[in-house]
Amino acid sequence: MYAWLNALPKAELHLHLEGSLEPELLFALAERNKVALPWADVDSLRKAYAFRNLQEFLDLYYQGAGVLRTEQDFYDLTWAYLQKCKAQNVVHTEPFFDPQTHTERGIPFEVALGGIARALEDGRRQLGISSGLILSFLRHLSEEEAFRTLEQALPFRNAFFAVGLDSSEVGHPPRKFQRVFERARSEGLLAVAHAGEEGPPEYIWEALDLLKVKRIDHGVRAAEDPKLLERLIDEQIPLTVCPLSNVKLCVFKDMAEHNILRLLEMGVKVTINSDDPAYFGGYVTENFAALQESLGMTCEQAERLAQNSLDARLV
Ligand code: ES4
Ligand code: ZN
Repeated sequence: MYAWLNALPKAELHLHLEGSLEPELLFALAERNKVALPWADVDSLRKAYAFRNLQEFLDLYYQGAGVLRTEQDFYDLTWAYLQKCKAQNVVHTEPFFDPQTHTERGIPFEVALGGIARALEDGRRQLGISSGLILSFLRHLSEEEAFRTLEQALPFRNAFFAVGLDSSEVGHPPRKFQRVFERARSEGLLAVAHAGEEGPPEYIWEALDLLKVKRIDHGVRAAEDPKLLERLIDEQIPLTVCPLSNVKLCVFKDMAEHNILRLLEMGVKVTINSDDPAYFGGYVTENFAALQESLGMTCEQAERLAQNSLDARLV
């Protein structure tokens, strides 16, 4: 079954490049850049990957990203992810890039973007993987900082097709970024946003009505709001669901409780994605396999989920 799931042609629509930084590469880059790490070795770092909520994960994720310093580092990170895509028949990917994770610690915007864009181009040419990059704002930072990030990005307007919103959700509702998203849309950028991961269904309504998003990232808490479900189904608004992430961050107590197949059967356009695969225990195929093992996902459901991911592409 794993091999069959792996061979299905898939698109990945919810992937943080910084979250694909495997411990081995993290240690290699720390060595290359002479960055001191608080973990003795790869194994003790992996042992630290036990989270009770989103914030505990984010604290480690931002710390891990600290080893990324040069254009080549960002290339190597992105290239390693694209090799995984190739191995798992992910034929198209729309990753997020969080510039503020790097500019906040003095890495120039164009250093990070340069390495990522060069790897994505090599991925198109050498691996045949199509892609588009999403510029994502850190929602725990201010509106003003998001505006500044957008201004930094506009000289490289063609490197992105959309803006996104991620990081600590609760207390940072989509409405905080309404004006930034308006500006981004006026430049012809599309919009997506994380909503309804830990945050309430109201945040999903705001993402749709105020940010005018084309997809909802996560969105699993939509299940609590029948009117919202009706809208998602009527308008076929895709949800980029990340099952292993949800279990690792305790959004669901275990995979047997996950609601993705219930949403699928109700007619919601759900897709399967890996979010931060280096931290959450696997890439896209592992996410499919987990649903098969814990929820008895059928081959027909897997095919529908894979087809949904191809249909929900924005580029
Ligand atoms: C994230 Cl799982 C998740 N949620 C929100 N923001 C994020 N950034 C990286 N992974
Ligand atoms: Zn995410």
